Amino acid sequence: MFFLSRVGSHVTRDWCRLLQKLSGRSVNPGLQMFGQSISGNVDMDGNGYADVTIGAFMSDSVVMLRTRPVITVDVSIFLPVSINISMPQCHEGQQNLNCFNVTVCMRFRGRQLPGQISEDKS
Ligand SMILES: [Ca+2]
Repeated sequence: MFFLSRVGSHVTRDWCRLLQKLSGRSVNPGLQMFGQSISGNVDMDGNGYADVTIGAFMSDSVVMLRTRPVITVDVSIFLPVSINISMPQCHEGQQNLNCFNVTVCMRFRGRQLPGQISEDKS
């Protein structure tokens, strides 16, 4: 299975970009004819995102790939207009340091966002 993303509006050699390659062996080494049938555009687990089911008919198996929520994060960073470096306000041990406040604002957008967001390390 190849998951592609359309890059441009014209059909050329570089029209699609490979996003992910999924082999039946990576799902289950015993799968045969994985990808012979595909069904999608149905939200099987009710999380608001369409899922994909892929058949492996020689193994009498179907694999369901659940789509995780897609979250867009808009980040704004606000720094002070100026910093007075002649008057350090912070100390680390005996050393005087300049310090200032930074405000970071994040806006999360997406459909049916979970109540808690954690880092995806995959
Ligand atoms: Ca889903």
